[in-house]
Amino acid sequence: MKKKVLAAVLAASMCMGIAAPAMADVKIAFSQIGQESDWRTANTDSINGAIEEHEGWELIYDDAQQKQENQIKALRNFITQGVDYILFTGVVSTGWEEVLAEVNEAEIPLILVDRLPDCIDKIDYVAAFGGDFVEEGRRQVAWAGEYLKQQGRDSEDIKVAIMEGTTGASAQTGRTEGNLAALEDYPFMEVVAQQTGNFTRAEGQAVMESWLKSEDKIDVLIAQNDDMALGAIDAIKAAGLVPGEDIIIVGCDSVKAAFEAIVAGEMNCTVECTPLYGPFVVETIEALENGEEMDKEVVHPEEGVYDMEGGIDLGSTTSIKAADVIDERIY
Ligand code: GYE
Repeated sequence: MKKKVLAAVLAASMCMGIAAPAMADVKIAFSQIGQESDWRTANTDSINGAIEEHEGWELIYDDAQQKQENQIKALRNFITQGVDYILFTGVVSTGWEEVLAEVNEAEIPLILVDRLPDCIDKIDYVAAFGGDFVEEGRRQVAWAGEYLKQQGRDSEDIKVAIMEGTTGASAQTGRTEGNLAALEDYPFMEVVAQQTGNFTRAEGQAVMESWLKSEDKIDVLIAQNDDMALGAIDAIKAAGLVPGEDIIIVGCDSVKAAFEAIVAGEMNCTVECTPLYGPFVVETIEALENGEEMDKEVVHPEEGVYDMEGGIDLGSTTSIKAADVIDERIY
């Protein structure tokens, strides 16, 4: 129900001495990918919490369990229900043209968060917010390269394993692009293994286990999220090696468990990708409700890099010692 109508109903019911009806005037639907990682849990909590706490807003939430077909069904369902806004992140980046065109035809404002669809230039959306995945991937490798130089190891032949996220997700394609581009700056680093671990702890552990059997030597693990890095740490320990020393481990996301692993000396670095989109969603919908237009530019939040000692210069940022800020972290 629109605000003016609701105000009239409220006024009428107050005149008649009837208790004001508790009804939601803005229905916000969110098609979430699944619950594969600590990042995703924090992301769901941030967005859902912000909507649920907002007066007059109602949340319609769908968890697609990592399946594109479930997301497509959810989006069509949102259209049928006549929701006021749709929040969308795509498990993979391709295959959304048709269903997002249907959202456009239904004239439901579409807000893109996190993993953006590759048809972004062909659809109408009101605002977009997500991580700069290419830059995150670049920072991961640059951190390892600069750290190795600092340790005087740039004369060695360094073997690198890249554990990738869900194949076809923009967070995987972007971070891989950044990883590989940055490796050009560090010719002493060579990729010897590259495989998906699907952004989960269990698969991260399984992939690392098999690499430790098939590879003679791995000096650096670049894991495209912290959950996979944490799973890999378990596999490394089980193989009798010391994570953080025998194998340098760089993760991505900067979740609390990664900070704890860094402080414990078992992980070396995590590149931040914030999941805290709740405030962005609130600001955007409030502005649209007030008739304001949003900038179509994709908003990338400012993010840091956290490690054991701090002070590693990565060009666009300098790493911060994880132990100094662990208590301030909210996810
Ligand atoms: O890095 C990973 C999650 O899309 C940025 O998805 C997100 C990624 C995040 O599963 O942990």
